[in-house]
Amino acid sequence: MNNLLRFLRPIVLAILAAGSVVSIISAAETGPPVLWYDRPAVKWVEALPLGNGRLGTMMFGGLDQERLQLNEGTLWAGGPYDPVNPDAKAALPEVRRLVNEAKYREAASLISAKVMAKPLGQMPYQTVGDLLLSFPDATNAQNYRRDLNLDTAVASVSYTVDGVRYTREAFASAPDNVIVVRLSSDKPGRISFTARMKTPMKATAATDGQDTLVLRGKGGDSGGIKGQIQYQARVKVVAQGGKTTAASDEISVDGADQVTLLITAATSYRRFDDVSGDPEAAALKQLGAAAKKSFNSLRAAHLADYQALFHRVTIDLGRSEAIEGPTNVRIQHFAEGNDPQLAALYYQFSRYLLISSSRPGGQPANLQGIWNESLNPPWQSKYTININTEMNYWPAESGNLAECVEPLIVMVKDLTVTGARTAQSMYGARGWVVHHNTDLWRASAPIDGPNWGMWPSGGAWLCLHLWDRYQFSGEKADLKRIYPALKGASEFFLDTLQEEPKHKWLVTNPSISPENGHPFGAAVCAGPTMDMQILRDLFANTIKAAERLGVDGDLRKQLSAARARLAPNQVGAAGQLQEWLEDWDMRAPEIHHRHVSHLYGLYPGHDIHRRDTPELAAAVKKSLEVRGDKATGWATAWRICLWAHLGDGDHAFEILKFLLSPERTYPNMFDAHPPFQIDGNFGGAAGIADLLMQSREGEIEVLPALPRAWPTGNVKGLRARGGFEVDVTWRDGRLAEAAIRSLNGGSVQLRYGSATREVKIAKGKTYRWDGR
Ligand code: FUC
Repeated sequence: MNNLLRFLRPIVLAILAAGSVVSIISAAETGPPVLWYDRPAVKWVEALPLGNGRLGTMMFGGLDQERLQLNEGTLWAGGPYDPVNPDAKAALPEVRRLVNEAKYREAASLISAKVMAKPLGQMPYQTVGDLLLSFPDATNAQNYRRDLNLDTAVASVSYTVDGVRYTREAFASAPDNVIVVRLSSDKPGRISFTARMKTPMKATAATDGQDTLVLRGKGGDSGGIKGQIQYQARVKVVAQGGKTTAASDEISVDGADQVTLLITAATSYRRFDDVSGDPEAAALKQLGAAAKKSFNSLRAAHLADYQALFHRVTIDLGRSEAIEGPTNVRIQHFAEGNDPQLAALYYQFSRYLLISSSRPGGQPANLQGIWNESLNPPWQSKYTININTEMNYWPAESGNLAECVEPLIVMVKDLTVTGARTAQSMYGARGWVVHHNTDLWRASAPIDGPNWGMWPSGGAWLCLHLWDRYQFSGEKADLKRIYPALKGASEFFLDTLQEEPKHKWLVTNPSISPENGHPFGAAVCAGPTMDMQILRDLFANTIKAAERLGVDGDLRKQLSAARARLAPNQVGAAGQLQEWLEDWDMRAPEIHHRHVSHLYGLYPGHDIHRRDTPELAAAVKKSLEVRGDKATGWATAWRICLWAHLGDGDHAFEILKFLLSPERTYPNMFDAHPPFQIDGNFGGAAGIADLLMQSREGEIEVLPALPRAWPTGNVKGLRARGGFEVDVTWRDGRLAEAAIRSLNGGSVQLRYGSATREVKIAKGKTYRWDGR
């Protein structure tokens, strides 16, 4: 029977994909969203990620040896530090004068000498180390399968040796704060292995009693900053049957029926200015509590917690038989255009990654989420806030994962403290400022060099996510909570904006258009378009927030006056949106540069909209054409989002084909900058969602840019601004039904193509619309 089904299934799927009866098929018939492979991971980017927002692991699924590479979100090098250059404040007037006189190289040299942070780099995110399980010889293993089920957030490995079926299951539980691994087989007494820990960190491995491995270590030194983080990882081996023995630094299990491993880690980090925590006490407490529960109750608590988030959104972009293949093979073939389920899987994988790497009480997702095997990963796996960190959160609100935004909001709150120090000592300004990067210590001074770091608008961009938190929830409590950060960010710019000599516009100076060099041998400039767009958003949102809270009348007036004087968006001679105050774009050394900073105004910003400002939208389109479709992972994802906001789903889909190709997607579906950088996963997911639904204050647009490649499908549970949940069903390329649920009760304009409808929806009620 099974064989008959296996044989019939691809045929049935092919008929369904061609016909129009797809909508009667339930999601269950294609099974849950799963990544799967027919061999163990060799490279790190083949291993499967698990995480609970605090602990992360990469599971390799080896036959002779299982490697679980472990992370803890607060294990970073260094300790509390303040990198502001004491000479910066005195040097800035001269820097500004040089910029105004177009002496950009000289300005950049002076910035290098006097303004950049000390140390020049920030601290790296580091690894805990590996848990290694060595198994008896399995050279004859058959029927190997390794997978990650996104519906349950459980990774599994199974294979048969000498007629015995072996299974490993692993998950990272947020409610119980442990990673749980179960080793089992279909015959009793067959589980034997030796467990030990290994790490490149300064650490020592030992055993504690008969059943526990302990790794005690500390975070590294970096850039002259002493490592101040202490950490501890613990693994408790709970065997049923067999014999468990401990040696000095390893534990062996012989002939058990089944074994559960409980893994945890903790550090001494409490806050960016406090490392007085006790990692041993924390690890013991977590493990002690988890050890009192059975595997089944740990698993049930994990499922309830995870699925409460994950199940909020479902997506079906169409079906094809391509789903039958292993995930790495599907990635190789995605560009052939016939695997809509892989795009849906990519979308849900991003939601999975955010749930796994960004949870209340933990750190925000960094450049690699929470997964890193190195002491000094690429770009230190920090928080790069001139695009990357923001992009990590692009799919969060519409993907109905507001809780996962919480760590970002808390980080911004920290930055209002460290950034106020930087604003005061570097600029003599009120408010707070962060340049293009930050780290666990919330460092906020400009780093790396003038062409990367001399950019004061990182904090202001992050404020857009705070504003969105309020926009999506529609709750006044959120507005109250975010207002101080918006106000402080605005005050910094009120104090530091400079009058530009030619038009008397107000501009940032010094700044850069991230990280693009202009034709005069530097990136340093005044008033790059992106800054102006970010500030128009920031000031508008601060004004609205103050109005709605009924506070700060004077500040509102100052902000509207300053906003009106910011340099405007300008269209250059080639019809492009100018990246700088002057029309330099076509002469810039890297015309295909990955960053498309000046297009922020279209997305994620709100300065440009294809219906409200069609001329500027046309200029954005021209700029995109000049820049080209192919770029690094995140930059490719940004281009998808931009084409979605231009309303061109087919162009976006062509770029999606590149993003989901082996050039930009590793076998484990991690985004390839290259190297691995998680922002592309999140940006790609935001792009997919934005093809299906876009919202702005007072408006929900359904199917704004549906690609022809997905003629029939549905998405359920997306969140829209104003406190709405949106289901969209479409057939043969047309809207069948949009169902809009109001969470707070409210009015909104619905739009589909040129059709619009004003609706008022009572709290908890759903309005259904067929787009006519
Ligand atoms: C920015 C980008 C790079 C990279 C780094 C982490 O500097 O320009 O491409 O993504 O962040």
